[in-house]
Amino acid sequence: MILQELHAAVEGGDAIRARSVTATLIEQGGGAGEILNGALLPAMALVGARFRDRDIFLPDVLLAARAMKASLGLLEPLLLRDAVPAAGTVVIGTVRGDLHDIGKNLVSIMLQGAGYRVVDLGSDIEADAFIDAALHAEASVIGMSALLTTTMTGMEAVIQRIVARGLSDQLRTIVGGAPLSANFAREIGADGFAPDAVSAVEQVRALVAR
Ligand code: B1M
Repeated sequence: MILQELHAAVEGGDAIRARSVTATLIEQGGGAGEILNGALLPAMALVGARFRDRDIFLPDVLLAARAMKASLGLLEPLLLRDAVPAAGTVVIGTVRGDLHDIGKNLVSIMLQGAGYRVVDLGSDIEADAFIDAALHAEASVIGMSALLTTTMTGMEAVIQRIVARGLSDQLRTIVGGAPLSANFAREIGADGFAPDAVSAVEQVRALVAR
């Protein structure tokens, strides 16, 4: 019942309500996975579908995203609770021209929860900035997110720059985001692809072990 309340708060773009319902859910012993899968992700998917169908408008989407972020802020400690000492370092960001960061933030939190040190560059990141940050942090994996079909090509640009700078043996790449597919990832030469935050952790684990 209360999960439905959180779903409604995110769908309606009510950040204050989303935060207070999330706090109550946590108090009642609700797990992060249950809250994510039972309310936040389905609510956001519905908002996306309604936006696509022109049933709601951009400001509504923005408010829903803000409400989801408010809830995620409280979930973060739960997702990090089982963290173990750093299993490796990952540099992550959303590619150039793309401001969508909710999915990337989720991947970042899940990676930290799995024990990785994460350097989160934010969104709208240039190709060389990913690489420079990875070298600076001594990271072995670069994670890239894109939500727009027009910005997906930015991922290939990063991979090409890794090759051009002679760093292919040193840096692995993983890509994700709603418009991507495993085929696309293969075509652009990415080392890994994950359709969601949970499989992103599995992919990174495999890449670090290589
Ligand atoms: Co925008 N938007 N948006 N948007 N937005 C989409 C993506 C869109 C599909 C909506 C639609 O038309 N139905 C559409 C893209 C169409 C296309 O390119 N094919 C779209 C558009 C067109 C736009 C604008 C161009 C709108 C405009 O201005 N006319 C504009 C672009 C701005 C820009 O980036 N330059 C825009 C703006 C915005 C807001 C700012 C309003 C807001 C973003 C707020 C923010 O992120 N801070 C927003 C939102 C919220 C959405 C939708 C509704 C939701 C995205 C989201 O956060 N999903 C989205 C519609 C939709 O996807 N249903 C839409 C929840 C999130 C948890 O899922 O990001 O897929 P997702 O992440 C998943 C997986 O993909 C994966 O794991 C995550 C968790 O499981 N994953 C990875 C993601 N990154 C990964 C990286 C990995 C591995 C896995 O490895 C590193």
